[in-house]
Amino acid sequence: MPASDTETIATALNTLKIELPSWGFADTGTRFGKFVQPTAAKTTEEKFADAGQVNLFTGCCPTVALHVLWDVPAGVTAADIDALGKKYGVKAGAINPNVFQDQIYKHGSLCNEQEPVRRAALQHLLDSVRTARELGSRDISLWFADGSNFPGTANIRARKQWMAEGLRKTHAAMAPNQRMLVEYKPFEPAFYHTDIADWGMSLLLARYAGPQARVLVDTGHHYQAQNIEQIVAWLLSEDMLGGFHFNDRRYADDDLTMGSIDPYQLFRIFAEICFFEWETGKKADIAYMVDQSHNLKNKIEEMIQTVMTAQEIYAKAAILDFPALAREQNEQRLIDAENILKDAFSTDVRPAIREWRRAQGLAEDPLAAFRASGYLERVAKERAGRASAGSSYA
Ligand SMILES: [Mn+2]
Repeated sequence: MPASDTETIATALNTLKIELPSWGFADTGTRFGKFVQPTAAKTTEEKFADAGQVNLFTGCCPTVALHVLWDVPAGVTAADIDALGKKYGVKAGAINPNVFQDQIYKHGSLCNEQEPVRRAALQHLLDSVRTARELGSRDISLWFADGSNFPGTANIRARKQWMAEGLRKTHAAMAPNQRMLVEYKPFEPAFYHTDIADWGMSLLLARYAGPQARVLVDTGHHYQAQNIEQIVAWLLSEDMLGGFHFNDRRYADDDLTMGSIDPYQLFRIFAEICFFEWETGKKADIAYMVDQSHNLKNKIEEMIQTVMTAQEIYAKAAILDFPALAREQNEQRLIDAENILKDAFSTDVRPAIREWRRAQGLAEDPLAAFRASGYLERVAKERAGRASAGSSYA
């Protein structure tokens, strides 16, 4: 590898920050059952402690995304969360309101036909904005389970209007430095129509909401065969890509480890982002977050594996020969243009990443270093035999 590539990779990794989801450290499962792990985090403090481990060994995960109901329930103050952040070396990141768990949301939240339910959902969103403000969190990350299961049961246009109004009111409550991220997903839990089903709907709603709203793309929230990198490219060109949720899938929203099924897809997504940055000279302001369900692998280890994969694939995209790519595209030399992508994807960037880690004072192999630390053995003893507290997912 030429020295210039090693340097490019170091520069790229210096800026790649990945947010960890608090819920990725807690016991989760499928809709058929929850599988309990003796080392799973059960309290907000334990989630911060585990996230702190991932940041300690990878050096690139300074923030933890929080779920309002699960992590900041009534009685927990911003000062409490702040103290945890200081203790474990990670700060509160994006705030995720929860307008899908409560019984009143059976038929939707902001899109619910019943005005009192819409009002309750809006109040929770406004409370979440305030919580984010108190915590110094920039991003309010919104995903709605709203939708319907049977044709004819929902007024799709009215619901769109209610969603737009709710987002506009939420946006109006934000501080000037805060952002609203609007996530979309084609189905589940609703199986006939979903109120924010795709990137076009997110984009329109974000524009209705106000200038600080952006779209959040989650890899698993697309139909099979959808060209996600094209969506990313379009949102970048509109300055509307605000966040990206890392995970991988084989069938639907599987929430598998990023890059485990289709690392080339992830590479193509990063390639669009890096190409945009090279061409425009602008740094894309994208909040990268892990959004996976760690059911079977050890949660902290899977998180470290995810971060290492993200760094590796991002490094491959960063060393793309963009001047040559632009030239081959313009000259319509298809094989040569395509091979530029394949060459970068095939490059073994791991030696350069190990070098970058050494320079940062990190272990060359974060996973091995974490395993050798004895942390899991220690918390397995400390956390054994305690009931899971509240937190839930899937
Ligand atoms: Mn997501």
